[in-house]
Amino acid sequence: MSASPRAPSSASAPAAAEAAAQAGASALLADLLGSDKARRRRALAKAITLLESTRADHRARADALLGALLPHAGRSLRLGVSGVPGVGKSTFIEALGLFLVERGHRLAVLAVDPSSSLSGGSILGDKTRMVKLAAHPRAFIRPSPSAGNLGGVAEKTREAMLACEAAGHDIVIVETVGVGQSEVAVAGMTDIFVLLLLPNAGDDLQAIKKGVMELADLVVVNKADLDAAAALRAQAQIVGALRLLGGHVARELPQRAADAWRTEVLQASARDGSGIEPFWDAVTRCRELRERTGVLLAQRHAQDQAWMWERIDSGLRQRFREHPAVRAALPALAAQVRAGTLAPSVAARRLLDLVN
Ligand SMILES: Nc1nc2c(ncn2[C@@H]2O[C@H](COP(=O)(O)OP(=O)(O)O)[C@@H](O)[C@H]2O)c(=O)[nH]1
Ligand SMILES: [Mg+2]
Repeated sequence: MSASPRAPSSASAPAAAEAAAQAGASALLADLLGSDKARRRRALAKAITLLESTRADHRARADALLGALLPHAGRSLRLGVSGVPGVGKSTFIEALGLFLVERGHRLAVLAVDPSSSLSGGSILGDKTRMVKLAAHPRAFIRPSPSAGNLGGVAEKTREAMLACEAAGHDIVIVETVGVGQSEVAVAGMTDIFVLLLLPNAGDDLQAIKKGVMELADLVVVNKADLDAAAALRAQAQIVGALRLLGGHVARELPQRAADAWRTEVLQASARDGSGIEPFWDAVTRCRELRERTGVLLAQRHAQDQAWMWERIDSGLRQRFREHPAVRAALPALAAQVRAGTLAPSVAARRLLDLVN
C-alpha cells in the first residue's frame, strides 16, 4: 500500500481517517474469511485485540471492522456456561469442546469474568487447564477481557463473539463465573444457557441464587463420579425445585417469554467425559425447537435491542458525569442530599436540567 498523502485541510481529516479505518478493516476481514487457517487464527486474535482496545483512535477501526464482519456473523450456536468457581466449568467445556471438534465443529470459547481485571486474569489458569482443546486447530480460546466493569467486559465479549462467527466458528461457548450479575449478562448474549451445579447442590438449593436457576435452559449436576447417589438425589431435588418455579425458565428476560422448552436436568462427569453426549443431545433438541418455533431468532433480535439500549444508557451516564456543568454542580448538590437538606429527586432534576 502506498503512503497516503497528508490531508490537505482539517475538514477532510476525519474522512481520511475513516477511509484508513475502512481499509484496515477490509484487510483484516479478508484474512478472517480466508481459507488460510494460520492466517485466519492470527487475524481473529488481532481482530479481538482491536475490538477490546479502549484507545479512542482504535475505536474507529474497531467500528469499521464490526460493520464489515456483521454480515458474516450470527451463524453459530451461542452457548452460555455458568456455575460457581470450582464446579468444573472449564473441565466441562474442554470435554465438550473435544467432543465437538472431533465431530468437525469449529469451536470458540470466550469468557465473561469481571473479576479477572482485579485478580489478574483468573481465566488464564483455565486456559492452561484446557490444554488439549487449546492445542486443537479447530478450537479458539480467548480469556476474559480485563476492561473493568461488567458492562465493558460483556460488551467486548459480545463483539469478540461476532468476530469468531465471521471466522467460521459454528459454536461459541461463553463461560462465566457464578458471581454477581455476570450470568444475566451471558444469558442475554447466548441462545442456550447452562448452569453447572455440584452433587451436594440439592442439599442447599436455597443457596443457589434463585434468579440464576430461572435463567437456565439446562442444569447439569457435574462431578457425578464423586458420589453417584448424591448426584441422583440432587438431580431429583432440582427437578422438584424447577417444578415449583413453573417447570421451566421463569424468563425474567423479556425475550424468553414464550418458549415451549422445559428446563432439563442432567448429570455429568467432566473429568471422565460421561454425560457429555446426552448433554449435547439436549442442547441440540433445544436448539431445534427454538429454530422451528422462531424463538431463537426472536431472542437474538431482542438481545440486540437490549444490547443497544444498555450501551446507550451506559454512554449517556458517562457523558452526563463528564459534562462540565454537572461536574461543577455535583459536589454541592450531593452534599446537600447527604445532609438531608435537598430531596434526591430534586437534586437529580437540577443536574439533568444542566445538560439540556
Ligand atoms: N471428580 C471430578 N472433579 C472434577 C470434575 N470436573 C472438574 N473437576 C475438578 O474440579 C476442579 C475445578 O474445575 P474447573 O474446571 O477449574 O472449575 P471452574 O472454576 O468451574 O472452571 C479441578 O480440580 C477439576 O479437575 C468432575 O466431573 N469430577
Ligand atoms: Mg473456569
